Amino acid sequence: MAEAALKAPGAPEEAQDQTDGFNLMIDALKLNGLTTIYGVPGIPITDFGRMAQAAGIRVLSFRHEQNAGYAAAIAGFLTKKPGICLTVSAPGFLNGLTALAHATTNCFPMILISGSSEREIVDLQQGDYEEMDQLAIAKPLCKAAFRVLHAVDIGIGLARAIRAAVSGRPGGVYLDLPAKLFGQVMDAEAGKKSLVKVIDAAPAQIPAPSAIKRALDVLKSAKRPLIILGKGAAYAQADEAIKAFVEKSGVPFLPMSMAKGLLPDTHPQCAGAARSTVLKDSDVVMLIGARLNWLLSHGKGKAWGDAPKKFIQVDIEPKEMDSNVEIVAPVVGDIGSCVAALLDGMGGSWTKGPADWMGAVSSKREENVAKMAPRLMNNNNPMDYHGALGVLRTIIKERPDAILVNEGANTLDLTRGVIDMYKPRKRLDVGTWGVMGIGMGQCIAAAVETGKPVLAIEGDSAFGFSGMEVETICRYNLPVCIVVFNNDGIYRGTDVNKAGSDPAPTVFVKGSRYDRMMEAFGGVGVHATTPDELKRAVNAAMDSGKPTLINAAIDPAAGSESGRIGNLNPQSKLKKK
Ligand code: OXT
Ligand code: ADP
Ligand code: MG
Repeated sequence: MAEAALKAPGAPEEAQDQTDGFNLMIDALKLNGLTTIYGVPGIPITDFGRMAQAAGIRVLSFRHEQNAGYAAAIAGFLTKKPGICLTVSAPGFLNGLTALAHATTNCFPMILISGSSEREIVDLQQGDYEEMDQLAIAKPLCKAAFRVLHAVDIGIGLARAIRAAVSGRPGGVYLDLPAKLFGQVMDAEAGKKSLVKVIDAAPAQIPAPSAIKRALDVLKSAKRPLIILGKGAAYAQADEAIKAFVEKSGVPFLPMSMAKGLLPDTHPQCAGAARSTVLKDSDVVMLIGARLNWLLSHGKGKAWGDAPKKFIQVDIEPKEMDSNVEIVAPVVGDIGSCVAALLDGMGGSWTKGPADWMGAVSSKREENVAKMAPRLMNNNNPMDYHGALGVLRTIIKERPDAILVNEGANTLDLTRGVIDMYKPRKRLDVGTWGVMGIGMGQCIAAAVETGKPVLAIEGDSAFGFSGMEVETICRYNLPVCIVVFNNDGIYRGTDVNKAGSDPAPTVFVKGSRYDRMMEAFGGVGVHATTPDELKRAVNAAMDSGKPTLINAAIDPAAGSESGRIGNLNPQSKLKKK
């Protein structure tokens, strides 16, 4: 039992065999191996955080609930256990909700636990402290939502939340705990019996042998096959099987952003640097843990060329099939089981994908890599993206265990293309929504959950969404090195407002020094103006493990509007006045 449930000295006899909501929640979390909480204290959960910490749960206290939520979401992606975010009611809950929706959209398992107002007051709208019908508001934005009103139900409530978060397609779950629940007292023995240790929370989902045969037959028929690996494949932690399947097939593979490193980006079958070619020219496409959403142009249109294509899709979610285009060979199941069955079905003598096709892909890849190479070796001052990324690419190659966190527009898109990844789940970024603000939460969770050093490559705008957490990073002394690509603005720093004295909406203070923020909290701040200075500072940070922020001055004119997705911006057809 949690420490506080034991008899406090001098407590009345009956206290010895009683427990309460605080302790039952702590015991339920620990019973299910959930021993890290990311949150922000406040009424009615401050004491819960203190007691959880006293009971041996690691409680990371943030400066904003959205960052704690992004930490919990990525903790779920990294560990396959639901990340726990703990917030106060109403405004704290709402701050966490963005992260809960982001987790659900990205299929990351997390549980947002929020204190809430009492039902009898909320339902009569009598104006409770931070009154809000949180359960109703959460429901449309997450995979499941539950409220617990009685202490005896805490065990089953958390069990349901855990199972909902990790079973099938993982996602975000909301658990609503009204303030009075924490103080409810009950018999300790009965309380202990009410707890539930979840058995087989994410059961294997075995694909039908007929689905495996159909998929292999379609793959075998291909002249120009392509395998696309998505973040679902990274999440599945079936790394060896996936590598064996891709290599046995001999088919080029295209890793989506957070699937990079499942096989090294330098692998001879990697088509990351020949993306347009393989999307356009392939005739059979096998999606493994990747959706045909906007990131893949919905599987149709110019990016996919005119030639007819057949799609095979491996996914745990049956409803994902035919979401955008016809899937001729759906394989429904968990990726570990599916890939194992595919390997088994290939038997001993599988004819690898056609050599001429692999050859065409390789030459396109080498052409693109060669085109980019000289741009990476410049030592320009002011720095441009490629010069800065040229040194960071080498550092990641030398430090393949480091975790890379990345957000921005140009900063995101250019880093994705330039920095090769070598191991699974080492590149964490904005995900399906392209959301800014994931940075510091992901850095903190990556450091806490893996113990590995973290390198964050942040646009200056992106950093601004969660930058206050540099204090959190210093407070827990986490091995996080933040490189802010400071181009004085969003996309660029050169836009001008011709209509008045206010700056244009996309520019920031010129020459700002984010490094001084880190110094303010005892971390290491460095201002770098050349790739050489950047290289020295990052290596020093990665060697020391000290919280470090490097303000990398990037040429304000270097970026392009919205990076690689400028085409998504609506253009006014009216003549500019
Ligand atoms: O094959 P071709 O020839 O086509 O070439 C391709 C590859 O083959 C090749 N390639 C390579 N060549 C050589 N070597 C290597 N290694 C190599 N690798 C690849 O390169 C090209 C391109 O390859 P890529 O990138 O794989 O392919 P492509 O076509 O780009 O892929 C399409 C996509 C869609 C899959 C890809 O582009 C993608 O994943 N894009 C993600 C876009 C995204 O999510 N962006 C973030 C959101 S943008 C915007 O929303 C921003 N906001 C608004 C905002 C947001 N988001 N959130 C919130 C809460 N509030 C507001 C804001 C505010 S961004 C932003 C901040 C921006 O400012 P910052 O200061 O932070 O950043 P800066 O821009 O730096 O100033
Ligand atoms: P990406 O953005 O990298 O293309 P998406 O987020 O679009 O990836 O797709 C991830 C897909 O992976 C989702 O459709 C989800 O259902 C699926 N998925 C997640 N985990 C598993 C798993 N363990 N087994 C099978 N499919 C999974
Ligand atoms: Mg910028």
